[in-house]
Amino acid sequence: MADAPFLNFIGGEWVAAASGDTFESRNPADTTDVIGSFPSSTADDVARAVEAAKEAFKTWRLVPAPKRGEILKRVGDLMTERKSEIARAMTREMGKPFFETKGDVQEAIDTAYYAMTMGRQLFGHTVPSEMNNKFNMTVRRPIGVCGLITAWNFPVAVPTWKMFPAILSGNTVVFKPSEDAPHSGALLVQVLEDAGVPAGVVNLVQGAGETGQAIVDHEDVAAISFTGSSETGAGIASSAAKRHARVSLEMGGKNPAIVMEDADLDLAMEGMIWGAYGTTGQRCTATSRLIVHEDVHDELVERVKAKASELRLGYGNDDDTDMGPLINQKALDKVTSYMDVAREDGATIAMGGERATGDGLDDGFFFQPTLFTGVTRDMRVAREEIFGPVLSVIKVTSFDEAIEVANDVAYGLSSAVYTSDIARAFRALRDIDAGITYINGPTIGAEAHMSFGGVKATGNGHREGGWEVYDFYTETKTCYIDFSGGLQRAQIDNYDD
Ligand code: UN1
Repeated sequence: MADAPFLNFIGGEWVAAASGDTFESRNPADTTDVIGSFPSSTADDVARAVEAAKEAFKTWRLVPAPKRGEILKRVGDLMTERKSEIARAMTREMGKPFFETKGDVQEAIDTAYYAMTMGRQLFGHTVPSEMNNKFNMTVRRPIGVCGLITAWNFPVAVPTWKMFPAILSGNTVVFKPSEDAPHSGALLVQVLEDAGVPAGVVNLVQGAGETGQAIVDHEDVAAISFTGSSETGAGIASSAAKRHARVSLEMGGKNPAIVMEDADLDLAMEGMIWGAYGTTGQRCTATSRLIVHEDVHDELVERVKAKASELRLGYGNDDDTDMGPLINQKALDKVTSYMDVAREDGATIAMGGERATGDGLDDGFFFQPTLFTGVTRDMRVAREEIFGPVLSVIKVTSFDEAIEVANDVAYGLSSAVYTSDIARAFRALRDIDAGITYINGPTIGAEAHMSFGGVKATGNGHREGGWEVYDFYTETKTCYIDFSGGLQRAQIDNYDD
């Protein structure tokens, strides 16, 4: 019988799925390496987790927010102690190199400490009443049980963007990690348990789509926060709408980096390498379109190719690895299929374009860093999210055209502009349709205390990170306190005709 963390965590107990069914998690850099088996949870398991969360909510909502914050401080401290251990396990499970998985855990630590400070700042506001001897103010209330459904590419940081503000605000949660990163999610939950988060406040149910759907459909789940594909997000939104549950969606991207002729080309090159090939391009914020001015196009393409060809592919727990594998066979098939799409569209595969094989790579889902040139804005490779180490280069002749091309996709998460012209920088901040714009920096690298989210098909108006996320995890109550001792009729008694 498996132990924690290879089980669900419900009401403070590590338990198997009621059915006893399990699924395996394997190392994407070496699929012969099995990490372990995890429960395949059904609607029964979800119902038990929701029940535990509902019960815990009765008392957790009454714990003062600064006290809830103190627990999150302990969570941050424990994660700091376990940073390397968790990062090693994460690398083994989802493939990105150890230096990146340490960054993932650091982002979770930052989120914990930021949540702690929010315990003393969960502000409402006080405004004048239109009547005498009356006080008007707003307070924030938790909403109840929150269902958290996350992806595998940031399997610790992104769940904490949801979980920490949720519980700091007094909610309780049912968390389903991706079936591609169950171990990482469970290690996170173990930290919360060890830090003394009361039983039932955080519940973990492992599983795939069916498990997620059961969370979305459970009538006692008041809010759902999801990170993943736009298709799945749309399904969640329509299921949740039937029972009026609140939904926050963080979905795809097709993030542009504009490089103008006045840019520092070395800086831009470094930004493309990190933005497009970091995390093997598997970030919703990854740079997937390089929109470059014709005057510097050839020079920049050459520099990117030269640098990208030096990237060392391999197992992320080996010290000299720069880039890990894709997450699974499906991802490998999808990325591979885009090579034909590019050819059919008339783009040129200027670098890469194939599965990477050879020394230590044959048992993993490795793909060469790839560059498409001669891409035009109407091509599929300029419009669709590929979610792999693939950068499409689009040549433009002016800044206006660059902005127009940048905006000409369904998505709007992150964006970047490389320029030395301050007017262009501010125009980009004003005019690019995206939730995030970087000036002279890559499209990836959001900070935990800044709001995160996108427009158009990327999101549904909510934000994670920053104080803005607390708007999602709280309800506002408007409070009127009349101390006049008499009946005061709003809109009537205070106005002369
Ligand atoms: C994601 O890919 O879902 O801004 C999140 C970044 C990271 C988070 C990415 N801090 O690239």
